[in-house]
Amino acid sequence: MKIRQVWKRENLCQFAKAELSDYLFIVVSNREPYIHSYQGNEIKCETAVGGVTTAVEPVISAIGGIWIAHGSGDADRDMVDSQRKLMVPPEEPLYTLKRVWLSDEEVNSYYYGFSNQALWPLCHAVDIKPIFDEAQWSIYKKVNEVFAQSVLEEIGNRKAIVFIQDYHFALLPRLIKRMSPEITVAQFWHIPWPRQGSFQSCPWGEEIVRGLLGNDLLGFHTVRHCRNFLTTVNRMVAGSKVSYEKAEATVEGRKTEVHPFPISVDFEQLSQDAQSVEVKGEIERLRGELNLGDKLVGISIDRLDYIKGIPRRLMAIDRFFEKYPEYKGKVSFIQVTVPSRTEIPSYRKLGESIDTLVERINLKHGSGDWKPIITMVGPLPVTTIMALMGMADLCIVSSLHDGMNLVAKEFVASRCDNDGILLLSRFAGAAKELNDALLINPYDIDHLAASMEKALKMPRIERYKRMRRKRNIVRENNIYKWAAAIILELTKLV
Ligand code: GDG
Repeated sequence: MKIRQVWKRENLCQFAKAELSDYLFIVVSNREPYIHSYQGNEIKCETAVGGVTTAVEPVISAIGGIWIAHGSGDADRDMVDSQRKLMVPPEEPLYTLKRVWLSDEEVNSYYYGFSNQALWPLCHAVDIKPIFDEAQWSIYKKVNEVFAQSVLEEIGNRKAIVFIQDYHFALLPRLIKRMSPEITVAQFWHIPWPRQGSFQSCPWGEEIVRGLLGNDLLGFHTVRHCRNFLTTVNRMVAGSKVSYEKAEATVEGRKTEVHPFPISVDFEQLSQDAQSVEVKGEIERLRGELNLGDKLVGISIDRLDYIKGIPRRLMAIDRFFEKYPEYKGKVSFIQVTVPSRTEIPSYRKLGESIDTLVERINLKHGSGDWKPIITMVGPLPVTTIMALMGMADLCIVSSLHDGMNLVAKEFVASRCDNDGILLLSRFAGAAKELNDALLINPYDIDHLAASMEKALKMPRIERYKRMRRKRNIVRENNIYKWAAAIILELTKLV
């Protein structure tokens, strides 16, 4: 198999079956791909919103296996068998979901605490400082042990590959390897790895790094994140040997390969869905309901997170209407936010500050029934998300720091008409591949406002040229290639 080809679900499925069929394939993530919750007396199944599910589900669906995750829905326990398992997706069962139960205290300390108030800000270069709390750290360790147990009890004596997702499980690779060195362990870190200096501020930094060195293969989105990680190992782990050329770190005779795998989207599927009757109907509905008429439309779709740079983007919209008043009444910006991690004060504060900003900007510039900014609170149905992407003249991704950012790639994949402009932060991993976007510095509000104007008046021919090039890149570097590249590396290790 050549990695440079246009990978499709079928090729990946064949490739994975040929290479991995002797192995039990296990995915571990914090968030489960399907959550069951009660609505009155009825049980509703929701698909989790977020980058990890979007990217990993096509892979495990193609290969089959077991996905182990925290069971967070209030009806989750009523849907599983005695081994805490059920088959998913509900409409077409293709793999097993195994749920791990955690107490409220564990969730508070391991998820809202150490993962999201220490590791998350530590790995993102933003204004929020990490909080290091010993009690939270100790529960983070305990939860990693609980997951290790859950993985190991599935494997027994079988040959297995465990594919761990993200920063919630930095210690899990080492825990698995210590118990069963013959299991192949790989992990994908969906967020950036910071420059080495920042990681040294973490009191348990070395333990975390050693935990990750339990992996045979560790993946990041970009070469820079890989190099940052290798430098951290070099500086923090005594006796480690690091080779940037070979992209590996060796500690106590054990080697971890560290490679970039830029995550992506299901390009063909999104292109196809974007042209569906449902999406076209939804565009009509939205234009009517939101009173858009033939106005130009800018969109942003984000989890409500401080890394996404939402307040600065809103300030840039304010500046845009100050500098270019001729656009008043002619363009509306739709901001979709999906509330997330609302138990954490900084996230709640962010939500409030966004509401205040939107109100102020709409009051300042709006008139009659025209609103400069229209807010929509997610999670919205996929058809609505696709419709917003399809109707947008402009999609703004202005993250202050972002591992990849799938919204940028989804926007490109959904634009079969080759139209629409992407304004993309230089600090999102996606900017490495999508350099035909209008690249922006999200901290520079004046430049962001000027880029919005540049985008809105860009000649059609240039819009087409840029979008076509971006589409060719995402078509080739799709989610199946991401998975194939990881499997290819794994096959060299097993
Ligand atoms: C992490 C990293 C990395 C959003 N709103 C709705 C909705 N979404 C979907 C988008 C997209 C996904 O959620 C968000 O993915 P991102 O990549 O933008 O962001 P994170 O959640 O921060 O993900 C990130 C990613 O992991 C993968 O590695 O790219 O850097 O931070 O798919 O479309 N989907 C629906 N309704 C919504 O309202 N249905």
